[in-house]
Amino acid sequence: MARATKKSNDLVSLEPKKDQFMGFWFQDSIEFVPGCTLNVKIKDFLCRTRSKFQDIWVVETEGLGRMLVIDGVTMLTEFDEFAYHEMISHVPLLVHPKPSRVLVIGGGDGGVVREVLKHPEVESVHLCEIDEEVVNVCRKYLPSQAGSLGDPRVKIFYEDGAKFAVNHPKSYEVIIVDSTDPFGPGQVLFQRPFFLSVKKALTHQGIAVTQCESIYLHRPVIEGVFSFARKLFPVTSYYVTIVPTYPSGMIGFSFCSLDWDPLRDIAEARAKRLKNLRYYSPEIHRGAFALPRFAEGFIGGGGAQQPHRSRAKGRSQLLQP
Ligand code: SPD
Repeated sequence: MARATKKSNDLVSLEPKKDQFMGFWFQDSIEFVPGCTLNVKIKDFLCRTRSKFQDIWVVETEGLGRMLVIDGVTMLTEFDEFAYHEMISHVPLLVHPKPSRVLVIGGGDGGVVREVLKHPEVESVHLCEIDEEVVNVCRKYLPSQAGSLGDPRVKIFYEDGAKFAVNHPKSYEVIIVDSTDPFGPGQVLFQRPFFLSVKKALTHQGIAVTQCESIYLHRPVIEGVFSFARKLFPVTSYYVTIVPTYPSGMIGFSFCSLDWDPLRDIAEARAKRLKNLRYYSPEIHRGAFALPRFAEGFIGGGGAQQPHRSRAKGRSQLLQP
């Protein structure tokens, strides 16, 4: 077994810690490479329940605050959730010039809604979460996330997000899909029929952003999504954020727009007025679309730094009523 023995001036000690194998540890069921996963020490189990759809846990961790786990997969920790929620929300909301009606699909913990409500332009937020129990659990055990769900601008629907989108054509300037992973109830949210319904639920220059996994772990998922998203939306791109407690330490989003460009159309003045941000800035926004070389081809077209603009439908056509 490899083990550091040199004691002198090492900056990092590889000596096993005394209590490393004691107490309760949560191990994410997703391995970031075969045989490697992140373990989190648990101080207390606050909630362990089984809803109609999935297992829902909230645990108090030793060092990461509270943590929401669904079906054995880390959904969020209070330590780094802001990096995910700010980026999935503020990127589309600051590219669209007037996001008044916003739909959040999934996201029953309330973290995305909390961020969306920071925009004074937003008049209504519809949250469509399939599992009412996620909302109930987070209201009780994760007020840091769910605290904004009672805001008068928010209306919650406990419905299947895919069906909800079909039934609300041309209704939203921005749609944010804060899904679980592409298995269980979240699977349909990574498929073409859902993306088509999302496109139809957007107003004519609308923008949709969807949780789209990790460039290190899920190349086939990302390639699958972009194989149809590029044909459905005139402008598509992919961007990333750093979330240390997700497998591989990061996660990405698909950016699907009927018109506005994620790099050219950033509303910098509005961004400056946003309060209580810990991750998002216009500089981070721009940098997030630059992908490492190994991932440039995942989304097809001209690579992530050049959002793909389909030639069939340019802005001039889309501006027609
Ligand atoms: N691999 C885990 C992806 C989880 C994405 N959704 C998180 C929900 C936080 N609101």
